[in-house]
Amino acid sequence: MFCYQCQETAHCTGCTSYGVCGKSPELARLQDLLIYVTKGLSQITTALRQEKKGVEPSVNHTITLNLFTTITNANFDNEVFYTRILDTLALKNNLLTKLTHQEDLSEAALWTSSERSELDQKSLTVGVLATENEDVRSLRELIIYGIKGLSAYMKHANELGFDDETINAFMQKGLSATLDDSLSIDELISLTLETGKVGVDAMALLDTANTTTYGHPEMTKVNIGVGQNPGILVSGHDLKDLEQLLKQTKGTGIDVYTHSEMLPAHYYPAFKKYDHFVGNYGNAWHKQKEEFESFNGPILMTTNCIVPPKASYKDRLFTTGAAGFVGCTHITQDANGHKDFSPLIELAKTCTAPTELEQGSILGGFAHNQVLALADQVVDAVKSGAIKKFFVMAGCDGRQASRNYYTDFAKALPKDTVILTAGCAKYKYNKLNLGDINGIPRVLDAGQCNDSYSLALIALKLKEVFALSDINELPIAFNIAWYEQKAVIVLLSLLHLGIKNIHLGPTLPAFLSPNVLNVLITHFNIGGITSVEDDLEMFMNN
Ligand code: FSO
Ligand code: SF4
Repeated sequence: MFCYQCQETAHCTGCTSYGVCGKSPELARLQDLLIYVTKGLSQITTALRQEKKGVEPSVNHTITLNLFTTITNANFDNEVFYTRILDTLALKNNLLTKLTHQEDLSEAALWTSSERSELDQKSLTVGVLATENEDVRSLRELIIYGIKGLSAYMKHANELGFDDETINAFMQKGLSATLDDSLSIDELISLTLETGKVGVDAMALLDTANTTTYGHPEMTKVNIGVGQNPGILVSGHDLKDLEQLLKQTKGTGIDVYTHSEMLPAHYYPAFKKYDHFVGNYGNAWHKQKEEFESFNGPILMTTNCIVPPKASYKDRLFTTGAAGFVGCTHITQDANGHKDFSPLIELAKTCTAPTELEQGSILGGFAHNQVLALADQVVDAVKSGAIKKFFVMAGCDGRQASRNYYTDFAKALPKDTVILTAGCAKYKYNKLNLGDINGIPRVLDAGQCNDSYSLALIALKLKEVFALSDINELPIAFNIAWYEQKAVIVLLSLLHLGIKNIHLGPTLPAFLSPNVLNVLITHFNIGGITSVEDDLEMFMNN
């Protein structure tokens, strides 16, 4: 196997014998094959669009789901991958019959089989290392990981009835381009930047989907203690799943808690009407082994960030959507989009209440609408010098000890600075009680990783208010933590918006070859992190 798509990749170079995330070599090669056939399918759909033949939304959704299923920590069930590969091949063969010009199609578009043994054989030959040139490989993977991140955001928007043919067409064009040996490095670089542009579009679409359906996030205190009733814990990012679960648990005596990236659900007006939606339990994804054990009740993983479960709670772990783990019950969706969560509810009734981890509350809900409502206050604070600088510290948390840098960095920041955050990175400092500046909290949490879009909107608004010609003239520094592929699309989106001097940690992506990294340094002045002291000095003096 060879996989280097996430920040925790072995030795910062690549997982070659087993994934640090728990991905086995078999699972890795099946994911490689699923990506390969999905690229082939995308080449066909791209050609069909060129022939003005149109592509059904269901085909777009197959591609989106295939990509999402291969995101780090999303799905650990080999059988799911065999099924998705065979379904994709069948779909591909069907669409091929509609395509007039097939002469330029690649092997990925034309290859097919229905024999598992042939799938197994093929899967060994189509991985990342099949691209020999290290710079081409680096750019291809950068584009693919960005598009994987996009797929997650599209899937959530789709669940709420929002879609966009232009974004789907781009995703497929981008995947198809990674099969094209004739593209130059420059062409691949411009495709990378275009991926960032579409990333902004997809985050905007999801923002519209979320806010239209559930209202605008608002300043909210979220309880981090526990109640007396048994609970169901919901993790991941899918708000629609949470909504269905809240409806089905109403009046059952079961409480519902959020975990990790689901915390921002509390900020939406639509979820506040549920009295049994009581709080957030625990921290970011990587602490789940301890926290799921002490939760005592069923846990629903709606998206990625599954850590292979311990036997002590495996029978309480349920998956849905793109998530999956062999041996855990998977909740499926019927043709009307309905999911039946009664297995979790029945199990919860037999469980004890969660064991208390902590008490108190955390404050969040500072997505664009809420921050813009405070705009006058914020602008006054900047003008008076009460706020000297904003630090965008969005992104991900992870298990490496080196990430304590972010807690130390947040603690060391001068008192006249404000942290803008989104994603699970916030758990490194959202319980530190960093205080406020004239009533403006020093940690403003916009929401999930996709709500980084809000942070971009806030920056653009400040640029307008201060009548600046360049967003980089704002007193905003970017010290971003990353883990998986959604952070890649967030990064590419920020680059598309023209943001420079982004620092990325705890380590730079292994999939950036020295030459590709050089391009990012030359054009965007991207950097890594060093020590809290040195970085603070560098950021405050820039
Ligand atoms: Fe991932 Fe990061 Fe949003 Fe976390 S980008 S790791 S659990 O912030 O979640 O999807
Ligand atoms: Fe390794 Fe990350 Fe790939 Fe898992 S997703 S195999 S940890 S690089």
